[in-house]
Amino acid sequence: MAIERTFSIIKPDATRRNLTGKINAKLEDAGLRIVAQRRIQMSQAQAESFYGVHKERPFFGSLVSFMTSGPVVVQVLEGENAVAKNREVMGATNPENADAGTIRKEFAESIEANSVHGSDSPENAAIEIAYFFAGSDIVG
Ligand code: IDP
Ligand code: MG
Repeated sequence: MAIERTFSIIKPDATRRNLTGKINAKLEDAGLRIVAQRRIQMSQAQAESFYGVHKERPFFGSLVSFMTSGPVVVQVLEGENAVAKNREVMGATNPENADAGTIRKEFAESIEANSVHGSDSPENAAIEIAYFFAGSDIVG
């Protein structure tokens, strides 16, 4: 299995509750390596563009305002099968449906304020990583 990279965000509901370290521990315990990380305040334009694929969905406006409501931690994770592995550690979008032990089951507040983002494919991972990081920011 080839080493892969994925893009992750620790969302404002989690940074607000000081959960960055606990979430990072779950990522690292799953064998994912945090090879780049930065804490930022997302602008409205950044959030709208990042979530552009959802712009016709009824929750789009609320999602953008949530994602800009406080700091987020953007990350690049590296490991075997990193995209799928991160999705597994994250748990289902709706925390009510997430498996025990997953980040969303343990920490999410709601289907919207669900603590983490993770890329859904290697192709989208590459696009999302390039949106926030230069190649020289990533040290594997
Ligand atoms: P994912 O984060 O598990 O990949 P997506 O369907 O890509 O889920 O949705 C992106 C984000 O939009 C979710 O993580 C969540 O924050 C928000 N979201 C998704 N569905 C809903 C909803 O039905 N109501 C409110 N927010 C939602
Ligand atoms: Mg998604």
